[in-house]
Amino acid sequence: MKKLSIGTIGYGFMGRAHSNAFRRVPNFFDLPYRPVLKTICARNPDRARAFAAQWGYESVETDWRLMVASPEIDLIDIASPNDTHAEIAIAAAKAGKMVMCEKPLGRNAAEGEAMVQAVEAAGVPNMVWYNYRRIPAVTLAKDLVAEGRLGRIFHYRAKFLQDWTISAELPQGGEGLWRLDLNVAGSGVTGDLLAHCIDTAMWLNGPIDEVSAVTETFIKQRKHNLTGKVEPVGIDDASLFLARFQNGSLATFEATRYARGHKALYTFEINGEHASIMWDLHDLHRLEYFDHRDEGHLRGWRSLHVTDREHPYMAHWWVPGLQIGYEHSFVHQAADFLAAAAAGESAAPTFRDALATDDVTDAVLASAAQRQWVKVRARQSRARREAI
Ligand code: SOE
Repeated sequence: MKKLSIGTIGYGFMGRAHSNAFRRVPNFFDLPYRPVLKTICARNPDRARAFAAQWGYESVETDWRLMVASPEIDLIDIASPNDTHAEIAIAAAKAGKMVMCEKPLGRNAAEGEAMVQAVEAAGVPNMVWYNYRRIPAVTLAKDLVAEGRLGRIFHYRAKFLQDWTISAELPQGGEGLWRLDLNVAGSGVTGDLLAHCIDTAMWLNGPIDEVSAVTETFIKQRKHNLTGKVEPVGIDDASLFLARFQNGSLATFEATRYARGHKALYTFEINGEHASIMWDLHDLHRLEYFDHRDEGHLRGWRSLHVTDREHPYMAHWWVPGLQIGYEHSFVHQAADFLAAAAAGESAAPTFRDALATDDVTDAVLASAAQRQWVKVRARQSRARREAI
């Protein structure tokens, strides 16, 4: 088995999620590559050393440019805040490294486009960590749609609800709170939460043609952790939009950090001519399925417990009936990437796939600003992969 040396940038929530995935994956998947946690890169050397000791990284670096230039590193994994994604990914691709990047790809589609150009010009395997695709129940939803079981799709409905920024006392900016700082994040819930909903939606139901959105910033100013001053808040706290898909179906999307009581309620529903599907992150191992073609006296919503060996990814885990969770979606993503990379290929969602999501989030923000329907930018879908 070949070794694949990984240099990870960022030791926050996503640095942990990615590191955990690379550590777990060889225990449960037979892969052509064995991931080696080579270097963790972060600005604070003490904390980077503590992270390296806890997660088993061999070395520590405080300058990502040195890590990108190192001949010892094969894959750069970007788990740092959004404003760092483009510069690091482009430099990594130019250095011939494989690149994995946390979502969203860029702070906007212009950054995303430059990142796509860099990885495609260099021909390096790439992938963006839209992890929810790889929850087995969500992958099963993809299979059911691809098998044509739903028939013509009429409706897609998605929401991602949280409540962690309701307090006006919460500052913006700095570690842990950069998601509230427009310059760092690029947008608020549109790029952070709706991006997940859009990625899943386009994977399941195809491209989005046009959107009509409304956004709101409920708390207009907050203390900034880096300047110590009260500053205007530039991000969208809530973002809702209507959409028309290329296949003619209609959709509603909603994301907010002001839904008191909801911590991470990501749900989607698809209604087709023959059948419907519902999924809920709080019950992530279940897929609700209704098929109108069932015999009348038995017709009703089925709650599929997606834990059997024939369900996506589940043969790699325990015995049928035993559940897995959130972190396993990252393990699956690492497994799919390592398998593709060994063949010199990217895994979905590639940078180009994720650029399509950036195009939609750009259109959502433009529509909200202009108070009108906005067409999503249409691009050539070079090397777009539909399969996992
Ligand atoms: C925000 O709270 C957040 O952590 C997002 O940044 C993640 O992408 C999402 O999966 C969970 O919520």
